[in-house]
Amino acid sequence: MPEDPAELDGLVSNACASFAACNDDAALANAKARVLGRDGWLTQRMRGLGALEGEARAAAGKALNAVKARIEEGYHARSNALQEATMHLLMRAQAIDVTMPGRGIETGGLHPVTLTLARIESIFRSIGFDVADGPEIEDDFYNFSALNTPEDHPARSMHDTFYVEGGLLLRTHTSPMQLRYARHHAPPIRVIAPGKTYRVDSDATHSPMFHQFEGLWLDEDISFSDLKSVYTGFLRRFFEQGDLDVRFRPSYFPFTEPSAEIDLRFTSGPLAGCWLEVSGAGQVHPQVVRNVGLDPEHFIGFAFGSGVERLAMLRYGIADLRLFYENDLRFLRQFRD
Ligand code: 2NL
Repeated sequence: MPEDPAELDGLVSNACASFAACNDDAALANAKARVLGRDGWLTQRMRGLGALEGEARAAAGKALNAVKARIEEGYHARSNALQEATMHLLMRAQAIDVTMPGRGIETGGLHPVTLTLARIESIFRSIGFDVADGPEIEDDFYNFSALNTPEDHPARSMHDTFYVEGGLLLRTHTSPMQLRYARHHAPPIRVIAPGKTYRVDSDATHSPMFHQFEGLWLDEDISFSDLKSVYTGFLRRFFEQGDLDVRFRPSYFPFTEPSAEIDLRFTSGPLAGCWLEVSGAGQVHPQVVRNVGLDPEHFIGFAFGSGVERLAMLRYGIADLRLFYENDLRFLRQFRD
């Protein structure tokens, strides 16, 4: 039976069309099996060649082989197209958008006490004050005796001061740093001493470790009004309120005479109108001037001292002292620049 070329062309087109309609490898494999598989129609027709003889068999075989070649070509075309589409999808899914913003690196921030100390130091440096440093473990002389603190003063008791081995103690204020500085520098002396201080005290408003900064100004011809203008100027710059009210109230400290407590009053904001105590100050006691090796007849000194946490709480609106020491990231992150 001679093969009909028109019929064969039709079969080739049908087969190729069935391949082209397949959208995945499994469907294409099925379509191929229907033509070229063990029971596929082309396989069956090729098996039928065995019934033919001589030239008819050769001609039919040649025609069917040509059909098979064209169908296989159609199959490979579709198979390649599917593979390319799959690869394309895969590449699209894995594509990196280089124009996307990066995830960034989580950076830490400075602790509010550190920020406050830096702010205090920068203001005082800008008006010609040096910044002193010194040991946190002190001796009795620099922490108490040189500051005119009597032997029986309650601050010296075990209840207030942390004593360590060898008669040493954890400094209860930052004054020792200023005394050490004054003994090693010639007047005029303008210095602040910021740092950690320790007292046996722990409740909602007291921490056994807290920060202070003190200032010392020693010269031949200065007066209480110089102290008032320097400290008032400092507070107005620290709180960025040029119209902040400041008052000096008479008080008592063993190391100054006369002594004053310094109050401030905001003119705006949630605390406006209330006098708030922020610092102590005074004219350095003549005996303390003598203790740093200077003649109180020639040199006059002014000193002030303030709690750093207290200033930070007022500046940032922090209600509870304990937040400074708990390292709760929800608190600390608010100070990240
Ligand atoms: C307060 C009181 C004050 C001083 C600190 C001082 C330092 C030297 C000499 C004399 Cl070296 N005085 N410091 C003076 C007066 C008050 O602080 O209640 N601070 C929170």
